[in-house]
Amino acid sequence: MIEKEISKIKLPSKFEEVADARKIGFLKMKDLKESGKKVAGVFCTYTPMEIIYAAGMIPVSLCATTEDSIKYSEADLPKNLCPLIRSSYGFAVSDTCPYFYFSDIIIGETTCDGKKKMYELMGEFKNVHIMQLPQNNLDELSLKLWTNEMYKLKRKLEETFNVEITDEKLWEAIKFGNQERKNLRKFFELGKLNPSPLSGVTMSSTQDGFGFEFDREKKNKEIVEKTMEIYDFWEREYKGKKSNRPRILITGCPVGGVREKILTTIEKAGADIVVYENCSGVREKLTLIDETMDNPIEAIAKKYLNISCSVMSPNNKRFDDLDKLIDEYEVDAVIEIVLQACHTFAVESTKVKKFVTEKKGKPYMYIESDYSMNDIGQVSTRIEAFLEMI
Ligand code: BJ8
Repeated sequence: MIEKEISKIKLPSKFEEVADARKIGFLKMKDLKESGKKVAGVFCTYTPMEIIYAAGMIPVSLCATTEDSIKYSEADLPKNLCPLIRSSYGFAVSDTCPYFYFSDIIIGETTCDGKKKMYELMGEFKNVHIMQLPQNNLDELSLKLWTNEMYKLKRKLEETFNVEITDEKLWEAIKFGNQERKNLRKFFELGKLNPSPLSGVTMSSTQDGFGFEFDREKKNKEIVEKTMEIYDFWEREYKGKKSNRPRILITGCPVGGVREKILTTIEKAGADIVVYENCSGVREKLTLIDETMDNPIEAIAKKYLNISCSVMSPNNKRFDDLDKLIDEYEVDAVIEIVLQACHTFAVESTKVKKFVTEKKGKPYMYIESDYSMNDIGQVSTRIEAFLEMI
């Protein structure tokens, strides 16, 4: 029987505000647009945010997390496609997402097949710039190609929006971005504490909400303050106690669209999600941009090419990261969440399972799902059975 004796810290209300930032952000963005700011809509962790910021623009994530918009995608996209793509495209084609509406340009990358073909379709009704992402990050030529893509994006933004992206502006954006990564990393590291003071569901929704606060100084100040506040609370109330709840690492696809169905279910069933090895968590935050390099564009290219998404072949860094995260967060079990029809993560899961069970000696569970609630019963039963086994 799993013990549930240690209750979670009641989070400060600021965090609920951050989690709800997607809705509140609509109005803030409207004001920013009215003041003349330009907006770049993005869909992926590979997008080099520093170039967007150096152009004086605001990046906003357009990755959709709801089933509601999928119906609008059905005329153009096949049913057997990842829900993240169908949902995002549905919002775009129906013009029902204010953030898509406000975007002056969409920046996409050739990551998985579904996404890159979606950008082609989107280009028929929106200004879309597609970056050619190499599928291997070990080859020297890949870095050259990707660096060239950075220059192409820089030129595109300069020409389209009549701005100059200087090295000075790029370094400034790099420094700010690195500091932001460090701040978020510290926030995620609250999950290393035992008992874990932060619910994994809140951790994930906070990370999502963070992208919808467009005042970067303010959001960084808040995340630092709240991290310290939660840590101090933990020291006062929980230090020295140990929780018997299994500590879970989530890996795989982004999880914003299955938060309620899967993440909440895991925590309600008695486990603590302590870390995310995915794009909803620390994956991109683990490596900083090298501030000692001479050329800022090359430094940005190097960092972003090194992201450990399954679209890379091979994707060795993901296993190095998993190795470290399992140890550092004292993880008891790994749950891999793969969105339906995401072939790269689905195929790579065979290696992940082997790595987790054989090399790390930890239990592993694979869940494939979509944005609907149709399989909630089955998902709950499997999660409960898995946790009972640990
Ligand atoms: S860096 S994980 S954000 S591509 S889940 S759309 S891969 S079929 S979201 Fe992703 Fe960038 Fe990779 Fe991260 Fe395709 Fe898979 Fe769907 Fe995906």
